Amino acid sequence: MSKNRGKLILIEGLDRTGKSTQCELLRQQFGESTTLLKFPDRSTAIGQQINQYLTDPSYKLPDQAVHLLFSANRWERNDYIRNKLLMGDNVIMDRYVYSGVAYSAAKGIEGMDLEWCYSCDRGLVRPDLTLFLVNHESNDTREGFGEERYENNSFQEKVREQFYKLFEKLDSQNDLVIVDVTGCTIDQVSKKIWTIVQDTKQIPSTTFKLFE
Ligand code: FDM
Ligand code: MG
Repeated sequence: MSKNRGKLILIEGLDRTGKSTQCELLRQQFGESTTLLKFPDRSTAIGQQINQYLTDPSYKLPDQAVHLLFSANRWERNDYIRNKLLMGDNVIMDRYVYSGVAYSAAKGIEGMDLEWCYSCDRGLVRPDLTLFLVNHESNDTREGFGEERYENNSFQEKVREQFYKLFEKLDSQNDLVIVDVTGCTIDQVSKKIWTIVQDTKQIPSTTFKLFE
């Protein structure tokens, strides 16, 4: 008897919306046979270069090159993700293609528009469900905010716009749920997420949706 493949669930959002906490809680709820991946994956050689770019303001690299590194960092994990799913494991991701495109396109650099940014991610496996966490309250008071590149409110606003443009471009209404976490406790958000995840139908085959 062939086993169903696992579910691929992505949690996305701006900085400090509680993604990592919720990913961890979701992993615990799924229990065994669940893999959690965070992007950027800073453990690889490419990831270490990305980490240096994010944490060291004096580290110079063209924005196009940075973008390609983030995309390459997803590609180097693509087979791993597919294999885990085929083994029947559920895979949870903390950021992925949507962050990749939105943060780069938000820079407003000529020639680096949404389409350019998206093109190098075409062919990556597309999540069965994407949860986009939205907090309407200012998030700049959270501890540590502002320590890394991109962590300032005016840039976050631009990133938000690009996320929504991308959702439209990718016809995300079938596999995206926007989760309003404003004023919610961690536990309340976790319950909301678990309810949505349980509604996501199991995909009874070995096929994958791809970013096209
Ligand atoms: N980020 C993240 C990008 O700019 N491109 C990407 O492809 C990804 C996955 O990196 F500001 C940005 C988003 C964030 C920064 O992410 C580090 P975490 O989640 O804060 O570690
Ligand atoms: Mg961050």
